[in-house]
Amino acid sequence: MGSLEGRTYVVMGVANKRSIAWGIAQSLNKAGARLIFTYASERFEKPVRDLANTLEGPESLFYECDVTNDEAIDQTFAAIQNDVEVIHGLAHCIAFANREELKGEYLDTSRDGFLTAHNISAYSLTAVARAAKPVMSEGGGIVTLTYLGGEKVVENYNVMGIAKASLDASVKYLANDLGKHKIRVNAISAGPIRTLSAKGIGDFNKILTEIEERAPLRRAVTQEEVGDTAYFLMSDLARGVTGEVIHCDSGYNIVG
Ligand code: NDP
Ligand code: KAL
Repeated sequence: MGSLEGRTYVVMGVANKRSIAWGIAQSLNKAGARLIFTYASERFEKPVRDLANTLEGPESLFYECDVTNDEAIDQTFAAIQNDVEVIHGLAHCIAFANREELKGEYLDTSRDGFLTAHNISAYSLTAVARAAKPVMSEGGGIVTLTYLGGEKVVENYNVMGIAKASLDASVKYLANDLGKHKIRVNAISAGPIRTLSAKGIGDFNKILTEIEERAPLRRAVTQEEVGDTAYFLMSDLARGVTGEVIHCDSGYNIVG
């Protein structure tokens, strides 16, 4: 039990080798899974293909999918169904907020900025789950990525915290709707990891230092550790787990 040989998984949100999605892809690949990568626009096709080509095992497939576009989502999953017939899981590793909304006070968030963050970071999970449902005809696991800032106030996370709270609630409602189709839906709350999204964000070093000093494990987590948590959640080992948020954060969330 635990091996993913003969199974196919969609990984959404690889930007580069530092992406959490890439950590997930590597863990699933090690377990023998075939992978399908989606990227936001043509611009990212080559870097994603180049990375995926470093993997051994079953050949990967690639599709463009901007999650703000319902037609693109429907077309992507129709093409996936046409090409592979069945998928056994999906990793949604996508979030975005306008940079100017990720500093100062949450109070100053604009209507547009609020809607953008929620559209890309929260609603997209529901849109993608709905499109993936017919392709997950044998059941399986959907996993998304969340952050502590959706549970508690974290400086500068601002509108993204509200979007993550919405994402966390979406996980529960989707788990309830999709359980009867043997589809489980869970989230991983990852500790801070230096990725492209985190780049250029002031205070990231301060946040990491705080983790190193106060988290029970006294160190930050890695993409590989989050990848292995996703592997667990998408494998049969987690067959009784749905609607859950698992913290892969060196235990930081339990410290008061
Ligand atoms: P990355 O920057 O590596 O990944 C973010 C991804 O979001 C990119 O691949 C980007 O695609 C994708 N994306 C943005 N807009 C769209 C869109 N409209 N359609 C499709 N894809 C889109 O950062 P991370 O790996 O850090 O982020 C992955 C997830 O992990 C996010 O949900 C993030 O909130 C979460 N997370 C991250 C933590 C961290 O410390 N890094 C901690 C906790 C959670 P593209 O490059 O093609 O634009
Ligand atoms: C408290 C933390 C410090 C950072 C504050 C906010 C972080 C928000 C994450 C959000 C996903 C970042 C962005 O949307 C960045 C975006 O405005 C500009 N970047 C881009 O467009 C790049 C090129 C693309 C690839 O990025 C995206 N996202 O598309 C939170 C830290 C400690 C933990 C983090 C980083 C959490 C998280 O959710 O990512």
